Amino acid sequence: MLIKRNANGIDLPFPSEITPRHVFESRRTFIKQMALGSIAAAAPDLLIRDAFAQSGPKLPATRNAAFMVMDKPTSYKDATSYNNFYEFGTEKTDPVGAAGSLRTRPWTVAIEGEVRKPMTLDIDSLLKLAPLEERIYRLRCVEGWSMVIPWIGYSFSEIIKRVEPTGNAKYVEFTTLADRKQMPGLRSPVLEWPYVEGLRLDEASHPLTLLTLGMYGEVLPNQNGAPVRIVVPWKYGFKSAKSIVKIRFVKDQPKTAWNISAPQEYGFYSNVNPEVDHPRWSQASERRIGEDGFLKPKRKTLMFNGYSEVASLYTGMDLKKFY
Ligand SMILES: Nc1nc2c(c(=O)[nH]1)N[C@H]1C(S)=C(S)[C@@H](COP(=O)(O)O)O[C@H]1N2
Ligand SMILES: [Mo]
Repeated sequence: MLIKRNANGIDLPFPSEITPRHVFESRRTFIKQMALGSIAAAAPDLLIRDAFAQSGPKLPATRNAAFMVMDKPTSYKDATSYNNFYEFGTEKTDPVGAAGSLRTRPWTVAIEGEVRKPMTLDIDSLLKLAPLEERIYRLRCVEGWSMVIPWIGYSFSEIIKRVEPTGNAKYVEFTTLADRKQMPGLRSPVLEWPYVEGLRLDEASHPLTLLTLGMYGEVLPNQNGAPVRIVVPWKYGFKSAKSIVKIRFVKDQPKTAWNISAPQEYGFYSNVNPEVDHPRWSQASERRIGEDGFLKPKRKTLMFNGYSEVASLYTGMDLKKFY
């Protein structure tokens, strides 16, 4: 990916990553209270949005305690102003300014291919398809930074159940919107458009794989992939395709945008793996956005981004070969 680096090979922090002390302190109190259960008992829903006082359209959801990492969530401001969404430009600060031109309604997602029940769902049907849950996941970008985000959605397996894949379905391909009128970044040939991603069917079926419609108690901001994206927390961030318009169940391993662009750097699997370096940098550690300035040491990157429950999906596979 295109990263700016200083002389030490460290990518430079964005000014908003330096969190003011009082904000940090109040968050710490909040996290402590949450751990003690005093907030959770009083207000199980929309907890995160209330804590960070957001203003966009609300999206009620119930927290799912089984899918909550204990790390301090990234601030809403950082999560919505430091983005990779190349359809709106290649700079981290581009999408927050440019994604306002994305029209998220009407919006449909066509689900097709090797399924008994192909369907086209509009965004309201997707919102009603299964109960909305709030889950706090780590997101590790292949570039060496990470965030902790309270997403809203439900397991992608809810979709899989309804479309009934045939025996030929081995992979799922996600195609995202590519509309030059709405997306100024498409003028650049930095990637092949549309942005496509894919998962093996068992990866797509894993309960962690989240069909995502919101974050921080609200509908997804455009720059985070409105109105619907996928989030696959044990893989590098680029597997989590934004603004999806088509989902295809297929027999053969699909092409993926970053693999087309640089196959020796970005494989199909792209599991977070501190033992497999990117050809141009180490993947052993990461910078947590908003938490660390120059003074704080980087965090160690965890195998599968800490989601060790997915390890059984890869039994017997050489993860250096299938990077
Ligand atoms: N359509 C599309 N999806 C995308 C990208 C993109 O450029 N286009 N960037 C990916 C990358 S590299 C990352 S790290 C995550 C960032 O998601 P976030 O901005 O919500 O944190 O989105 C992923 N999904
Ligand atoms: Mo990324």
